[in-house]
Amino acid sequence: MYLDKFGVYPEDYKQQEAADAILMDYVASEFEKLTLQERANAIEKVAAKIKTCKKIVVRKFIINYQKVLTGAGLSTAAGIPDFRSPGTGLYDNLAKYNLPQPMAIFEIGFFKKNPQPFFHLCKECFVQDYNPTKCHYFIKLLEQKNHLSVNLTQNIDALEFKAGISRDKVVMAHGTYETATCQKCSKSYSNDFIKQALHSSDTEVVVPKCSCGGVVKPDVVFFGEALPQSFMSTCMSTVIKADMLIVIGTSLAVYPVAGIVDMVPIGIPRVLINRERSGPFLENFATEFEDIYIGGDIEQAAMDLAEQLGWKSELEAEYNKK
Ligand code: CNA
Repeated sequence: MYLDKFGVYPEDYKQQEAADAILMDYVASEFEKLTLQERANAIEKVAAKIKTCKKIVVRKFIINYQKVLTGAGLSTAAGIPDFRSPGTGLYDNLAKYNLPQPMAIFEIGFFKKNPQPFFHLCKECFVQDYNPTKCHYFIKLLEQKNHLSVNLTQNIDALEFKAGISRDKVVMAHGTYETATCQKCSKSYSNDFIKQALHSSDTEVVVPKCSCGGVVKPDVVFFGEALPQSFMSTCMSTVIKADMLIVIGTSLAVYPVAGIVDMVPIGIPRVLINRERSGPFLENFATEFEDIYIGGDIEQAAMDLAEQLGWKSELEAEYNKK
């Protein structure tokens, strides 16, 4: 805004303001071009590395010594909300449950006292049938083409298996929604038991109960519970051998899984595919690791990488098969 000393808005200043607006638009579009160029370079670089690496770890997925580590962002395109995306994430939409704090809904101590809010959320978010995303199928292709060492996932939705990724390639660090256990007598149940209980009333949230009277809780790891044994054993043995780490769709805020990013051998490429930088990728300077960041939408990144690798038609065929 330009005002002269008399508080008038002179014609010259209006012209100046218009010229400034044009300049700002130009700078913004140049900046966008630069960002797009940087992203294209990152896609090219990551595709070239995937071709040569056989031990990729994906954090949510770990690839054949390429490791892939993934989080809730991988499944948002399937319609499952993540925790922390502003507006759409679960943490921004829990007011109706009157919780002491948003995370209480996933805390084991709170669940034992009051399981109702958790099952209310399950009824809204986890009883529908969801389909895997393009990125799930991209990880499947990594396995098919013999690059995937292990797919370490924080997700509990088990969409990896629906996409056809082999069970022995997936470590579900935070458990799974596929099975459930009675909290009193430890009897095992399938997810169908939970679904039936939640579908049994349109108006109420029916807490699933075992014949012994105990609450049947899905086998997902709550805050305050130990991670599955398979996490520590598989994770440590594969992470130290990784020749590439790909991290997808996670804010890297939940430990100990987030710490894996710092456990891979020094010097191996670490890639983050996420809407914003997270964890150690927030530091935008060279480290002993070769860090590459691919911003924007995960589904788009999966398609761009597939195209660069010559896998695009296979990815589309897999995705459209469902
Ligand atoms: P988070 O903290 O919610 O982070 C998700 C990240 O993904 C954020 O940085 C988002 O910006 C990003 N993101 C979301 N959608 C996209 C997209 N389409 N393109 C690009 N980026 C995107 O979730 P974390 O996984 O880091 O947190 C770990 C928790 C979440 C684990 O305990 C999970 O069990 C839990 N969780 C899992 C699911 C699931 O299984 N689908 C759903 C919700 C929460």
